[in-house]
Amino acid sequence: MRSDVDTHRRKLLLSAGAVLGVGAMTVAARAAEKAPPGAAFHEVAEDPTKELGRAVLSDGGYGLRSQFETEVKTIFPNPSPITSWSFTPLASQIGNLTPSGLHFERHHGGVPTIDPAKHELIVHGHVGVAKKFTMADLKAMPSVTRKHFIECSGNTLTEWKKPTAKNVQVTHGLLSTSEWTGVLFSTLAREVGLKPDAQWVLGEGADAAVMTRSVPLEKMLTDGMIVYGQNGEAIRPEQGYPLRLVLPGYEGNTHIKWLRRLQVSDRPFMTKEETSKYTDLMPDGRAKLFTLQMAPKSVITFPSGDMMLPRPGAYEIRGIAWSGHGRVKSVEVSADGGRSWRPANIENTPEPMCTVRFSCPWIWDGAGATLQSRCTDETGAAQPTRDELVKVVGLNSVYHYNAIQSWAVASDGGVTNVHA
Ligand SMILES: Nc1nc2c(c(=O)[nH]1)N[C@H]1C(S)=C(S)[C@@H](COP(=O)(O)O)O[C@H]1N2
Ligand SMILES: [Mo]
Repeated sequence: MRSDVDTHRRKLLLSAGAVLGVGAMTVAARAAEKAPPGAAFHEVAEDPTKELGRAVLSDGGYGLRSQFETEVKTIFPNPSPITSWSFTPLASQIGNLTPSGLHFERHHGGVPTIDPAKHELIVHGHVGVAKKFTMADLKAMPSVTRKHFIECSGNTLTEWKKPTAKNVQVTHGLLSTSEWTGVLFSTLAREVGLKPDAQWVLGEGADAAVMTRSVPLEKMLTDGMIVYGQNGEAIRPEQGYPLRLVLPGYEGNTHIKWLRRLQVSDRPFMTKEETSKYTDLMPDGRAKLFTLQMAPKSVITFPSGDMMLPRPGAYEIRGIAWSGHGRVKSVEVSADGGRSWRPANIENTPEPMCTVRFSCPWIWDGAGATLQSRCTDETGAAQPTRDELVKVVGLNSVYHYNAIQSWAVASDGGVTNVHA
């Protein structure tokens, strides 16, 4: 992936160099050295008002970000086509939407390249008439545009037993928010008709993993979306181009990417993802199946692990909160490890199954402090402490860790991941 960006960047610079009549190799070589991913390198003028800037096409017709913006996804060690992850840099996110190029990724069989002109979605099973939909068919249908987060059920899985990941990108970065555009499943259901015994719908991906999950029909009809748009453009290859399922508030693995088939049935299909992989092992040795909804959760992104506060004084604590049950109702912040709480400001209008950004002013007196945030959603569900969570679900589970996160600020200003 990186090398693609590098090649792209080098090409842009070669063409820019050619246009300007500059020694292309020198420019390209310097750019490869200095420009961060997603940016082209440009010399900084001493006084930008005293020389002309670039004309519109100098970035190749598709805009790049400033060369001074350097945040990138963290890649989980040893990515392979069989299994790979990358984490969104939450601490440097500005606003509520994740830039598409920084959306976290989780692939079970690599990213396929799919020609949208040849891609079809088959809807069949317990339906009136089975149908195939081309991308053109789907784009011609009534569409909706909605903001929702996607969170991998494995987000924060390193934190069950002891504080492990160093920074918020790795503790919580399997979470991203986009504006999605596509067709509601209820619209497709009207096209094909549903048999009276229809209860579940299987989604299937066209990747090498042929990822399959069963989804309750009720969820599919309530707000299940077949999406082709992300933040104003086609969804990224890594997000499932040309088509993916979005199930607002459901665990990430149910949002089938490269979606090619929906099979309606009277029962769940009990695929390997739902009988072994994405189950939650309880203290009594039994496993919970179909733990689909993501619970209320929040995290402080500033200050957070691996940061350094330069001096005591006034700070704005900032973070992100979300819930798979509905809208975020309130967020509280503690600077004393949960002994006292203050309401945070919510910076954007809460939308169902969508993140909010929160902030809370804080005067740091220079003594050690433990920062925490706690989310409550519109159903009244609140984020538990780690002790409360472990008391209920034990320590055998891998997925669905939503406990309150603690960051310790030491008297030297260093911030670390702790269990309070
Ligand atoms: N076809 C297919 N769909 C898939 C996956 C996959 O590997 N193949 N990964 C799932 C998992 S585990 C998650 S968390 C989300 C990740 O979506 P993203 O890569 O767009 O962030 O997609 C889900 N859908
Ligand atoms: Mo996932």
